[in-house]
Amino acid sequence: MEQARAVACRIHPMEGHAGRRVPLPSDEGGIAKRSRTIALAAAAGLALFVPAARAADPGTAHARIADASGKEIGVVQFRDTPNGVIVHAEFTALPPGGHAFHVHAVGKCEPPTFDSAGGHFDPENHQHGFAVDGGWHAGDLPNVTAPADGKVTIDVLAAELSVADGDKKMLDADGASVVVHEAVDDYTAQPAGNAGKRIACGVVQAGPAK
Ligand SMILES: [Cu+2]
Repeated sequence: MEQARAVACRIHPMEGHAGRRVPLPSDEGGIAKRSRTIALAAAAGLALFVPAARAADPGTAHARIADASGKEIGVVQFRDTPNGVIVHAEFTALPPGGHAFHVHAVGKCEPPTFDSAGGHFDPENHQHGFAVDGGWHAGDLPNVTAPADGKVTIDVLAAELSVADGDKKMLDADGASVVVHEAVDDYTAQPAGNAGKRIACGVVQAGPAK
């Protein structure tokens, strides 16, 4: 990286360029290296720093929900707030009737059983269910009920969930997924509210849905 060092040194007179700190010759370590990279980009006439889309939206995620045949039946969006995650779900082809709807612990959706999604997302080892002492799983969500045409949109606050911050983040090493069940969650039975089989699933992915 001798060449990089040389370029960085040459633009030292541009102290404060674009509001960023330019490394002094005595700088060492990670910050200095990063600054040199930025300086190089500037010297090459490139945009100063172009973070990936996910870095621009660190607290948003989405999941495209598909049934066992692979057909998309809805899209769920997640947004971090200081009070939990706002979950916005737009179903376009949900089978009519009531359904449990949870965030599960693993970001893997293998039809037709979707067992690959694991159990409920539960980083704090709680009991399942809003109606239970010691409840609820961070990934528990209220039931959703679809009319005959399968179109339903809901917003709900998941107060114990996080997209990208802290111990309750869905975007952890093994990710997370959204699972829709064939029946409703009774908010009581362990470990999953007696909600029947898994009928649709979507992997939680960083950033908003396109
Ligand atoms: Cu579930």
